[in-house]
Amino acid sequence: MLFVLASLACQTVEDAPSSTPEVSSQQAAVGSVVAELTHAPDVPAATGRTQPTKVVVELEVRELVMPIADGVEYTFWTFGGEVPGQFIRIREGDEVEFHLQNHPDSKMPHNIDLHAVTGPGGGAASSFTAPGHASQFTFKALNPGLYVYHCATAPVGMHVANGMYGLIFVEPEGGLPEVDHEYYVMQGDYYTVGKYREKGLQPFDMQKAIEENATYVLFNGSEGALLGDNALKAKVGETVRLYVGNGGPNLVSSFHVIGEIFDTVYPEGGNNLNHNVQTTLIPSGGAAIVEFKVEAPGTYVLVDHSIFRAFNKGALGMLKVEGDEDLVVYSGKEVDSVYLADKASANSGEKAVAAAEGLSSGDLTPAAQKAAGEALFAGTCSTCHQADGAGMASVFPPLAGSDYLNADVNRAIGVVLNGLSGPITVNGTEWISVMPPMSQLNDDEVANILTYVYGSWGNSGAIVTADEVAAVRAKGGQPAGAAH
Ligand code: HEC
Ligand SMILES: [Cu+2]
Repeated sequence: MLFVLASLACQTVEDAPSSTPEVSSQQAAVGSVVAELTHAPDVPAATGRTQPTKVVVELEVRELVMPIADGVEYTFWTFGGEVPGQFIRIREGDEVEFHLQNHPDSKMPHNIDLHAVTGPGGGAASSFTAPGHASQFTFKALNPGLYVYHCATAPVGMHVANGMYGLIFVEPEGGLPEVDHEYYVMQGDYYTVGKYREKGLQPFDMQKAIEENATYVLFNGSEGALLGDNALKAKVGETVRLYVGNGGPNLVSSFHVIGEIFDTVYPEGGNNLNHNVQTTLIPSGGAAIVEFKVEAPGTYVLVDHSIFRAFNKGALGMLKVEGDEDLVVYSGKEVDSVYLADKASANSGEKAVAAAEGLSSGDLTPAAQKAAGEALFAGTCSTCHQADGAGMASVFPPLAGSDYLNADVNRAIGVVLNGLSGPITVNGTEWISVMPPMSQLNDDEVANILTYVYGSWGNSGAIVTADEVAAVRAKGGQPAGAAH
């Protein structure tokens, strides 16, 4: 299905045609329209209507196995086949005839609670739908604003954690001011039995969810949903409006765009505007609209500024802005390659291939292990040891041709897992410094990184397996080689 381009969504009410926009091939009853629903990051075009009308919404629940990260799959429960659920756009005063269908392949019953609904359960009580069934209810959109909708079937937390949420925007009378781009971004937290990026099909972990100990915190349902080729796009001088939701189930988002200042925020999706905002708080089960003009070209990074979530749980997205530099606004060199590291190239190249076919180092050929390790090295090690492994004089020792590295594989595994603090001698030079532990990497990742390091820059060519890493990890946290 073809989505309406975000650039079409800039129609203002003043110059909108008086007829209703064409929305769907489906036939609506006379005097009513069928709402056009979009998948993130697209947003339906402005309704362009100056009067309320009757709107028919058809939303289908599907339970689907989809990637949550490279080489990691998860059974998502979705509104419309993707996470977040399809974006619904209506107008204040509209009467909404809501149809919820639950696909026959589903295993669970589901329903919907729309925060835009005034009435018990926000529609939940009237929309409980068994697999292979459909429900219908009608509500009047009394209040304008940006609202979350979600499933409210028991166990509610589990349905939400599996991705059952989306946004419904009730346009105020007169609509919103025109902008060049509108995008849909929704955060969620995920709880898997395996660690962050542990390969394979990962089941939901109820205990972690109860403890609010998220394995992933993501925008738009998967790591990489807004990275690399999937980045949001704009040109210098254009205005961007983001409809940002937070499905939770647990975590509050400190939503921030690195390198931008929000000219306008509609906090909590309401109509009390705030201006010149760096970070806006988006509660679980809440939303905000943020607007800004992009003045300088480059890559702007969307994050949850609870920053470990961004760099260690996946809460990263990108907005790529093309155009001419304005040296008055910003003078300098772009640093996003090191900053974002492997995340900037998510979904591209050999790493994705290796991750997709292999799953764990035990299943990978050494070449595929090396390819997977290269991207991880860029993300984890190159900031210090440099992309060519040469290190940096008197600060970071070299990995290229390092006698210390090549002498002992198990010791090198220990260095990565437990960190290292000085003095050590590498190729005749003494280093007295500190390397932080990287125990957040799983066994496959450490094995792949070291296989890449050993296979590069004239090193020994040793192949490192996940089992070897597991054995060193089991021995515990004494920094290897630090005993002096
Ligand atoms: C924050 C900077 C930093 C990062 C990131 C980092 N290291 Fe290090 N690494 C160091 C420092 C500093 C030392 C020397 C520590 C000392 O003086 O005892 C070191 C030492 C080493 C050594 C032993 C010395 C040598 O040159 O052979 C190895 C092996 C190593 N690091 C591998 C890695 C790998 C693999 C990664 C990525 C998983 C990594 N490091 C990430 C800073 C870093
Ligand atoms: Cu559900």
